[in-house]
Amino acid sequence: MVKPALLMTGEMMPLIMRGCEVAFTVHRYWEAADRDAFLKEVGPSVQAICTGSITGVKTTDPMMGLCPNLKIISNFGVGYDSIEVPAASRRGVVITNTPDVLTEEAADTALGLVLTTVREFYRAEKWLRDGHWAKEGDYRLTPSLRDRSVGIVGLGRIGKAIARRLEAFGVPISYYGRNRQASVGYPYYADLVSLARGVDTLIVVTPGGPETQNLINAAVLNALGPRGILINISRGSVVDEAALIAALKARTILAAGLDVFQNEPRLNPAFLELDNATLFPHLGSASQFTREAMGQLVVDNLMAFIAGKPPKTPVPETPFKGW
Ligand code: 8YV
Repeated sequence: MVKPALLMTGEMMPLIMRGCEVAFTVHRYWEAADRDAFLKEVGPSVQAICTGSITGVKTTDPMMGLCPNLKIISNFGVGYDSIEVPAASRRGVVITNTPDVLTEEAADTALGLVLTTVREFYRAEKWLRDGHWAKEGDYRLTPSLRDRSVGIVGLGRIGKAIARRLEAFGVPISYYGRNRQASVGYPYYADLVSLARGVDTLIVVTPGGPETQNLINAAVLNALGPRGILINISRGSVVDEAALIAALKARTILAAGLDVFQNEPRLNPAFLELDNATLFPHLGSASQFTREAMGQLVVDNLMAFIAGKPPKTPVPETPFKGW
């Protein structure tokens, strides 16, 4: 039996590679010397795309146009801002992502980033390793989470898992989002600058994409003020990086903890010069356990297509209406 064709945009973890190869003829987009010519050749047979922001390839409208029989784009990751969603929706292509399985891991990472940024744990350990403790004495006293209040930008699944952890830490929480959530008791701000003015620690968990581009701008950072700490675990695109670097340099905010950047992995080198920035290499979901669960869901969605069944986790913009 001839296997349906799948376009893979970049090398994926072995679990996904094996899963795809069992059921599909896999076309390796990233290995093609001339990607346009490659897509013109294989595109007409392609019914599935397997991708993720990890591959660094955007799945664009013209790409989809060269795959007229495309039915499903299975995305590795809960965020699918590397896919042109309106184009998929218009073409009747279902996008699937990997929600839920990474929620707790991403929230753990967020708390790790908050604590590392506020309490300077990384720099304190370096102090010890570099021999300063014995020679010069204790590491300096740090800021604290004890006298802080946190604003969460985007109270979705991951935002709520972060909030649950912060509640256990005894930290007051408020949130900003497009709408007030009836089932949520935390104070709601309809205006982001007002939230930034009302708290001293902002955790950004909102999805990326055109709607949230540069949402965290100079006005928000100004409102956060000189005690302010910005934590970003969503997407680099959500933060105006030039404004953030300027604010960190001028110390108009205190510090930032960043897990995501524009142009990953080649982040703006100015970040490396800042002693008040804590920088993680996009660790959000990056444990063996969680990445395997995500990989399995990527494969399960593709297998649902092969079996003629509804996909497990279609994104809201492209609901399943039949293959
Ligand atoms: C992914 C993420 O692992 O799920 C997401 O949207 O940002 C990460 O947890 C990442 O997309 C892979 O690079």
